[in-house]
Amino acid sequence: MGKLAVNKYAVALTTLGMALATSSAQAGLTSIGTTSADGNPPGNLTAVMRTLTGISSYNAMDPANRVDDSADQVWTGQSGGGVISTLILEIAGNRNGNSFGIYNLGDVSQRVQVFPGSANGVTAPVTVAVPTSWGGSFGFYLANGGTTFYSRQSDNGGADNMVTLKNSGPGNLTLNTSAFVSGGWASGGSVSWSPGEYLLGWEDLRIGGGAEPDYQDMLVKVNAVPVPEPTTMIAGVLLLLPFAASSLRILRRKH
Ligand SMILES: [Ca+2]
Ligand SMILES: [Ca+2]
Repeated sequence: MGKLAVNKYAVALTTLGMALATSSAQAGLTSIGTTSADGNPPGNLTAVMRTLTGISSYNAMDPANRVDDSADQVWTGQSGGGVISTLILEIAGNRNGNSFGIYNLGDVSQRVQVFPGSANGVTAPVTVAVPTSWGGSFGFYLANGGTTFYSRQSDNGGADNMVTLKNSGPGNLTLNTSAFVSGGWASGGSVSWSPGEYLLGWEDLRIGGGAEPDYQDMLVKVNAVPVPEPTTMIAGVLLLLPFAASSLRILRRKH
């Protein structure tokens, strides 16, 4: 094989590798169900956010208000290393059993709980450190009994149980939970939401298995940094390793 042919082969394989690398983390926004059985006054995440912010036009499907769902699966702590979480509300029959925390992407059984099932929003901010043995990144989880849902879709069998809202600024927004007290969804109080902080909206049942995907079963504000899923990039690199080794051998033989 000539050097030119080898290079063309390399370009073709690299393109293939990149295509495969991106296909496992497709860009786009996970759809939020347009209806919700929860009344007084909840509705789906968009309706809840309109009530919380007082912005009547708020839309949780507007890309300006969302982190792409290819990029809300893996997170790192802030520059200080920790993660700060504030539970805002829980609109769910499971609210007294749903717990929340961070997990090790290398071993999903390793978790650090932030809020127990008994926690009720609005809580004081809770700071946890990301264990150094986790390699610098982590995911978020919601657990109830033996069922756990994860921010990384592949840990849910491909389903997405968590969407992420961002405040695109320029200023802070106020999240006022007073309308959710009478329904038992929150204990009242307001929280300031600044640009750079994120709101995690959870669905607490299996998607396609009884879930009503309104993504307001638990709403948590976090100070943490979302990152593109590293495993998909690693998959692309690993795919090219055998080729890189063989082409190196071909080139060595020619010299
Ligand atoms: Ca998501
Ligand atoms: Ca739901």
